Amino acid sequence: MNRRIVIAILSLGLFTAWPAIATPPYTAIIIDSGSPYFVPKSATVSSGTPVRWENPTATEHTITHIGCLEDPTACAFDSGIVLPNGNFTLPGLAPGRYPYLCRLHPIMYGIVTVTDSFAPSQL
Ligand SMILES: [Cu+2]
Repeated sequence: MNRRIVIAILSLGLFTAWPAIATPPYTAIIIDSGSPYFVPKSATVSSGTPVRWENPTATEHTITHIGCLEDPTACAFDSGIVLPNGNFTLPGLAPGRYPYLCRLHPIMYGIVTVTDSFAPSQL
């Protein structure tokens, strides 16, 4: 086979494989201007799976764990301002329930439930 063709095929393989390597799987939550504001409002992920909020709205928002409002030591995550067309990604969280809201619009709230990778019934 012609060496150029072989190189072209190998290059094509590298380019098609690249996005899969560069982008780890994550669970996406889309911010919406109307109710329920976070889609899905209740998301369940297994521990180790990143969660990514995407903001396609024309407004700034935050993704703030409820614990941050009560006690800084109980704050699991706080995005700060997420700009329009911006996003906020959390690496994998420990198992638990994480209610959150938008500091700027507290009517916007949701919950992420992180399950253990191994359910007790499987042990
Ligand atoms: Cu908001």
